[in-house]
Amino acid sequence: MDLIPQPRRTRTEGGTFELGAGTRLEVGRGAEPTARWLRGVLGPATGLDFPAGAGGERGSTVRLTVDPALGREAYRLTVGPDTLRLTGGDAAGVFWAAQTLRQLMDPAAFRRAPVRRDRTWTVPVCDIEDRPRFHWRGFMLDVARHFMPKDGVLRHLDLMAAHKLNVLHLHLTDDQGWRPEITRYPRLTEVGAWRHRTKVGLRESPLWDERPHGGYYTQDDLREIVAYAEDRHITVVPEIDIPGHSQAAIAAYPELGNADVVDTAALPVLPHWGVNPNVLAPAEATLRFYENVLAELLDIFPGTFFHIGGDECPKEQWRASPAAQARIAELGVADEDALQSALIRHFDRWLADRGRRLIGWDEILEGGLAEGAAVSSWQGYAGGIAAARAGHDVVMCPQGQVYLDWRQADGPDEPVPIAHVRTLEDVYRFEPVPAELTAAEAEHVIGTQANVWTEVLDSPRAVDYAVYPRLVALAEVAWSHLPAPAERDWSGFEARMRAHYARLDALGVEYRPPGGPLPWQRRPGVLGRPLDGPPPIV
Ligand code: TNX
Repeated sequence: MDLIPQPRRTRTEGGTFELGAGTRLEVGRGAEPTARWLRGVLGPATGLDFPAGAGGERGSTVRLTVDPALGREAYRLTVGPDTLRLTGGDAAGVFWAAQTLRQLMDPAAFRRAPVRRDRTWTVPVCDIEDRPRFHWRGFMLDVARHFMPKDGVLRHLDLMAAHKLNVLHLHLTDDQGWRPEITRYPRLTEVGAWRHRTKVGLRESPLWDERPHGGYYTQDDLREIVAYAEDRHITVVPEIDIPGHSQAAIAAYPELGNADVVDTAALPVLPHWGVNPNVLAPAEATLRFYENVLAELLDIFPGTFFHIGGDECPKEQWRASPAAQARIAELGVADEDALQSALIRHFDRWLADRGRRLIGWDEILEGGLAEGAAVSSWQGYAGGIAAARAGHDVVMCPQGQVYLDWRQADGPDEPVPIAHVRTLEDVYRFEPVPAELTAAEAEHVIGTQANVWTEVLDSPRAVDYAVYPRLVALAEVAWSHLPAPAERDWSGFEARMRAHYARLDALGVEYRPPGGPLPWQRRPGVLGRPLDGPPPIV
């Protein structure tokens, strides 16, 4: 059946169920949204209407119901010759069952219009029981370095849903761009959403794209993204990165920066990449500003978690700034690390008072982690292990395993020769729960996600290439109950992938083909130097 992610238990019995003009949808309470979604995708793909009601004499029935006994996000899919049952433990479970149903059909079920109108649609008679390993199965998309227009984000939500991923972490702000409209501070997008030019490639690359780049989401765009995600049982976790990675905000409002040590009024939205010394001033006024920013966003993003970044905040300016030093004295904290920690704690309490939870990159552990805060462990496993041992929830996303901007092969043909090679198989053998943790500590690993940073991914096509197919492997790691990495059935996965590529093709995903990039996907000579290994290709 070539299902991805691999369900927990599948049984096939021979024979088929046929979907035809007479096929009806019988919808139980709580399953209505999935019925709407199914009609919305299978209708256009097949040309069938799926009228409501029980199947008549000659028609088959697809029955959607909720049975809480199955548990959160779990489902059972039972296909007989005349009746196809999708039963979810909750509304999400019904939805994941519908995703499996779509994979049980011909890959043409993933198209938006029928290629042939005279064909029949069948589903193998089978019985599937399934439930996820983790409830946080995520994908982080960096829309700050290169803007992804709203339609592209909606498309990624569809692709995530097809792989049973349920958390979209949107990296909304960085040195190179501010993407969410904030009505109280219009310059954040009037100024902060645009840069005059862009470094092509990393670090030593001498190349620049001299065209302006940018874009932003209006608050209604963001509401639409959230609603679209919700319809797909995906939670959107917004990230506003503080106190580092904030130069776009400083370019818009220079008073946010350390104006006593640098001429912050002269700072542009950053046109190049890397860890940047121009960080936020640790002042009361900065806290108020960001509280106001967050307040507008809490209204738009209803999820429990709010990501406040916290990564890569160099402390030189705080060391040099009399104002920052005065702040350290005033708060009675030991040093600059403790000052960052105090800042994070402030927002932890602020969010907790509003019924939310803070999540940040693992640097928020430095100088003591605020109670209740959760950690995205990106610098390897160590941060996640320390956090879990201290009783904090962790989302495992170590860069060496699941950074999808890292190159997929060696050699001159790879369009983004950055960092180290991470293949589809490497991602498939990624284990989110480190062996060092006790069973109780491991409970704190609430899930995993893959992250895609877009410094060198300057178009939705380039993002597709980096993300797919590797995100498919991550989805299986996050959903399926796989054995230890060494025992994973890689060749079985590869075999299922062969069928899955046909689905991705039907969806229009421009993944990296297993045989290497297509001619248009190769961009040798324009991108940056790998962190180690071969010399620069510039
Ligand atoms: C580190 S991962 C960063 C990002 C970069 C990425 C490049 C993290 C929390 N910070 O700002 O885009 O490396 O791979």
